[in-house]
Amino acid sequence: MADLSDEPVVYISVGSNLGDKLENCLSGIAALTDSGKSTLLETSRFYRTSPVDYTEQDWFVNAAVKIRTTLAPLNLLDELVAIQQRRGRKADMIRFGPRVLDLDILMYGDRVIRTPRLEIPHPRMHKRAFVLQPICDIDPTIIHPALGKTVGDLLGRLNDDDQRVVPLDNPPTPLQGGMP
Ligand code: PH2
Ligand code: MG
Ligand code: MG
Repeated sequence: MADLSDEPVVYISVGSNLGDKLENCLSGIAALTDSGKSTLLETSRFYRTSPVDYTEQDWFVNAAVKIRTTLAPLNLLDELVAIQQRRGRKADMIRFGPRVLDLDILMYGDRVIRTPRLEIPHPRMHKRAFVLQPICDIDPTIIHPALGKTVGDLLGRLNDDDQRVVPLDNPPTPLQGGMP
């Protein structure tokens, strides 16, 4: 693996609520480094989370990862979409509905990008405990580049008891710290 220490740090959320949810998340994370263009730096704990936005669906497994990548934001997005499709993700029938694998760019360095195809930071991340809790596992002092607040702060202010975020009983410890 090339030295990527000068490349931007990117946070990605990982989720699944169809099939073997944990396995889908783990294989999605493993695929992130297949191209040789990204390195995995850290992985959060894994959580069972109650569905948000569209609630008539099964609970999710969610996590977040920290990577460095040589891919520009839109090229990274293309890669995430390709990984999702290879894991069997079909066109979404319902917005916010069930999915085999979801890989979303949360933050890309301190870039703020607002285009129809890609919004960074992720436009809903500050309202979602299933995103903020895993990022806080990695580092609660990360500053949201558009809101200027730490992710720890944002999680503390959420105050939404409906959003359940429960650590998995049997965490896949070998991935903690980003080592395969
Ligand atoms: N993803 C969604 C919609 N709702 N809820 C939870 N708990 N976890 C998710 O990853 C999730 C969701 C759309 O991507
Ligand atoms: Mg999503
Ligand atoms: Mg998505």
